[in-house]
Amino acid sequence: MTYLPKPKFHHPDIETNELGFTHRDYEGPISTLCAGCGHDSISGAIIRACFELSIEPHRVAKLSGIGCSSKTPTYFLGQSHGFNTVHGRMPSVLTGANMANRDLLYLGVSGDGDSASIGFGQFAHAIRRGVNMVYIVENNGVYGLTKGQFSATSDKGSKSKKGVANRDTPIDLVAMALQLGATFVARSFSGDKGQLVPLIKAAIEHKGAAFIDCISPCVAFNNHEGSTKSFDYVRAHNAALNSLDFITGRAPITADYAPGSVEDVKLHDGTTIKLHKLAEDHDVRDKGAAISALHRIQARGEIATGLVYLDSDPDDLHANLNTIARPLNTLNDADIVPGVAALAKINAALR
Ligand SMILES: Cc1ncc(C[n+]2csc(CCOP(=O)(O)OP(=O)(O)O)c2C)c(N)n1
Ligand code: SF4
Ligand SMILES: [Mg+2]
Repeated sequence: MTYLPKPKFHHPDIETNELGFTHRDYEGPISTLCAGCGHDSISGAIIRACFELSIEPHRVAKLSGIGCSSKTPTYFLGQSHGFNTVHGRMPSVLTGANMANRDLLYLGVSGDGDSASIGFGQFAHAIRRGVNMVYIVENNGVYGLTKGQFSATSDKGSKSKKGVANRDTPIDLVAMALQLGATFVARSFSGDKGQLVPLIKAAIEHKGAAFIDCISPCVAFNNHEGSTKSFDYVRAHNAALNSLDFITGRAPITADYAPGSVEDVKLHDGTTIKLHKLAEDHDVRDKGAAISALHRIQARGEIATGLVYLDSDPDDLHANLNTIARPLNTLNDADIVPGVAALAKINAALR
């Protein structure tokens, strides 16, 4: 046996969602990652978000590249579609799948090595094309699977387990995603489920390219003193721009909010993000301000987390290409072979 399934029995009064599914219905087999790996907490947050949103598991396509992070889709949403691509190629496979069937919810899971090194071009083009997806990078600043080499997101001066300092300038994937036109951009921390779960829920409901850079410490190779991606370092330097509650159109709003402390951000489908501003001057709709906030907070030696930028009326690749609304596998012969007259018209337009 190459994996350990979880037992199916559960307490008769266990919590169920609107579809009657339990939390277990969104899980996968038992994780084989190192005990304490940040990536497992992100899997937990994805499971929680999908459970709370009552997503039908068969409506999700989860795709990944290669790395410990890219192994994680095995451990969540065991009843969903999955595609483990080759290293750095998740974005193009996801784009192709999305083009063929826009009815699924696309969840791309990748690592800092997978997306900021070998797959950097793929990351850039999927984001700039506005593919409707949730793209999560589980960012530990190392190549965990190949035993701890510095990755392209490792901070300058951050030390390896053997004490060697990284000399290269890091790639900030959040700044890149903003520059490339992502319409939902966030950063979070695997150790902060209270922030991460609503961010994932909001990203799922967002109909455009949603990117979440999630710092996810590697307990085996990058959780020591001197590392800027360790649990202790991130906890001590976390500068949250905001925290949020994600409210679907159906759910009653139960929490009490002090007047003026919360901003409602409506998404086009009627869902609402209740945004608690922690940095008073941060406007999530102002891209220029978002880029300056990133630089300002980084210059203080801190890490900006939360919802960094949101375009609440995004375009996506299908709208830009004016593609057919139906999944390609539902098209019949008449749709696919429009006939001689249609061909003559196309030829005439090219003369
Ligand atoms: C084409 C190719 N080159 C190199 C490798 C070796 N390799 C496997 S995973 C990996 C890096 C993974 O790092 P990251 O994406 O950060 O994932 P993590 O393990 O840290 O979660 C590398 C270089 C490979 N599998 N395929
Ligand atoms: S090597 Fe690092 S990234 Fe990989 S499973 Fe272990 S702790 Fe997680
Ligand atoms: Mg990594």
